[in-house]
Amino acid sequence: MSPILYAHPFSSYCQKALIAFYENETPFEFRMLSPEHPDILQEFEALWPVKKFPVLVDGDRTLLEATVIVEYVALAYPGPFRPVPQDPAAAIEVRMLDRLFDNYISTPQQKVVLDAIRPEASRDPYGVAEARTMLERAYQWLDRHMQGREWAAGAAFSLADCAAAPSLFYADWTHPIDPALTHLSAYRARLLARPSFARAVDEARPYRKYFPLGAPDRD
Ligand SMILES: N[C@@H](CCC(=O)N[C@@H](CS)C(=O)NCC(=O)O)C(=O)O
Repeated sequence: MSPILYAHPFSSYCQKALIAFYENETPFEFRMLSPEHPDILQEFEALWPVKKFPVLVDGDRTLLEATVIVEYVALAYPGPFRPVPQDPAAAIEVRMLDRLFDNYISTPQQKVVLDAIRPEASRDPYGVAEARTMLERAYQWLDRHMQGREWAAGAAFSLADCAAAPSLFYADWTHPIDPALTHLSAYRARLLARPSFARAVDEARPYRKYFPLGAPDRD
């Protein structure tokens, strides 16, 4: 039986996991988290009451967290994709970049977007300003880091790039990357051209109208 992914195509962390399935050419069953499928929502909430997605179920195993799902897919279903290099020193760098994209790009990006859908009286302008400052600082660092690199860590496309692709995709919509940051901008464009991520982006196109800040007419 194929592994079952509880996910939504427009979710950045779900796209991170989807990239791994597509890179590795691993078949899976997609269970759509949407109000149109209350039965699936019920299964998902029973699996992970924290209700963060994606969640993967494979036989009697339940895997939480996109990073873990990316690593699990390649471990359980050996294929062409190696998300983390065998060399331990190279693996440390991949894992470090994965954490940086989640914590300092995705987290502040989500803060800005989630604030926009709060009721007016519950908004947190101070927190949003902090999140935008974090994005600025992370962009600057990443631009220097990407100078002379094709992928985020090492020579091959890795777990770090699975994290980078959707996080930079939505971060740029939320708090545009200064075009003067040429290395970071070129890296984002390379990620968009990667077939695994391009497929995830295409599958999410019908949902762009729901982007709370308004999706730009590009990408
Ligand atoms: N640390 C989690 C974060 C997952 C996450 O934040 N997912 C978002 C969708 S992109 C979510 O579940 N949002 C729903 C909510 O917060 O209730 C991971 O790496 O998988």
